[in-house]
Amino acid sequence: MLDFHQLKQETIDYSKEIGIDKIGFASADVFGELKSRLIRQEQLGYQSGFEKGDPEERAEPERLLPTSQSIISIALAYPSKMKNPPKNEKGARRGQFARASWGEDYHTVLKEKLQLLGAFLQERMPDIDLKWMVDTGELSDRAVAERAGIGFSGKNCAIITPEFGSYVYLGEIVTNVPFEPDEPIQEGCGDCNICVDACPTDALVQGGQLNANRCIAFLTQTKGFLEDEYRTKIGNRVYGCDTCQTVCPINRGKDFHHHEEFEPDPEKVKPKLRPLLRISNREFKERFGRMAGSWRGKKPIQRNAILALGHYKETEAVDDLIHLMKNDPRPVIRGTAAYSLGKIGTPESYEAIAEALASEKDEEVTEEMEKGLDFQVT
Ligand code: B12
Ligand code: SF4
Ligand code: SF4
Repeated sequence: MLDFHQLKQETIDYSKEIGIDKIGFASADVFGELKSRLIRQEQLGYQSGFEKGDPEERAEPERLLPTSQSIISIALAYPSKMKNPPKNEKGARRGQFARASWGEDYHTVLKEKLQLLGAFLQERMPDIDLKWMVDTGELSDRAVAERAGIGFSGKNCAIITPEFGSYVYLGEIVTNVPFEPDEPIQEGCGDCNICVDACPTDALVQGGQLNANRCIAFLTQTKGFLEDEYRTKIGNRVYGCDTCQTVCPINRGKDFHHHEEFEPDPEKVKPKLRPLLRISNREFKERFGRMAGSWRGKKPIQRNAILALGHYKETEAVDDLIHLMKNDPRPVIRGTAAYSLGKIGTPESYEAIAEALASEKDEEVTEEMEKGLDFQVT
């Protein structure tokens, strides 16, 4: 007969050996509060559409693994500061990938750890049932981590660990092993409300509740035209947003570099904007393909780069933008280029918009061209 108490300790010890920063154990009971929360969020239209599964599947581990008894939650810390960040200078302005896209794609790194952990357990218990997930599975990685005592749920929605702050990736294994559960962490945000006040788009409707459709992390990943109200607010972010984490006092001084895989290449995570406009599919894949932030392809990143150039009023980019506006086959790119040209507002840019408008056939693009021209009078 296996001693589950001992197996838990061995699993904890092994997790440390393979570089898992924090591990916790939770029951596989229904996540009742999460289920009503998910239904409510859906009704309000606050979900992003990136979530997998319906509220029942998401909140009832038994639907994912009929024999489930417990869930092992893991966390890996990632850095918050870059060594030698390149300067963001006029004439060579740069964009910015959020920290969760620094280094190698975390899905790959956590998957490897979870598979190792799974193999370790299987060796000791050959008839074990297990199912691992990271990000793309049905379970709420945060709700699991909260129950397993990895961290508490902050007003910025993040799981905040006492050791590494909120800069942790999460993943889990659902299993039929009846591991003894750990206790959730009792801390919380208290009276602090800094992240809610700092959010540039008021996406945090209230502490712990996000309207994902207003969240810049979501907006940078959409493929269509970005709504006007957000075009300045995204600033130079080409992927993701870290504001509600960087302002958090608990994250102050938290910066961990012990996973080589998550070390950022400054030229990739703070790339010059202009070269992004001309990058081929092959080059994009070679340069950014292993980063979490490239999963939606190059179009959203290029659209955001164009908006960032408009935001900086980067006159040096006018020729490149005119080229895109006149030649790119993608309406979103032509239209956004026209908008940013208007924002930059040199005489050549207005002249080029007017010229392109005369031959443009796409209605959405012509609308953007008109918006671009409107900057002239405002
Ligand atoms: C969809 C999604 C998004 C969407 C929506 C985010 C959101 N807040 O819901 C978008 C695209 C906006 C997004 C952005 C980001 N994401 Co994301 N995302 C997910 C995904 C796939 C599902 C999240 C989800 O289901 N949300 C629905 C809400 C309702 O549930 P939840 O947040 O999971 O669970 C909490 C709430 O339900 C809350 N809750 C339950 N009941 C109640 C009741 C009350 C009254 C209250 C107040 C709260 C509450 O408690 C739960 C635990 O905290 C998860 C991976 C996964 N499979 O879980 C990653 C995940 C949440 N994302 C992650 C990250 C890193 C980010 C970004 C930081 C990336 C970036 N830098 O741009 C931002 C942060 C934005 C933010 N402030 O949340 C990490 C979070 C790690 C951590 N330490 O918390 C995850 C877990 C991925 C991973 N495996 O590491 N993401
Ligand atoms: S990620 Fe950015 S936009 Fe989204 S809630 Fe946090 S601060 Fe707001
Ligand atoms: S900024 Fe304040 S309110 Fe927001 S998560 Fe951090 S401690 Fe909580």
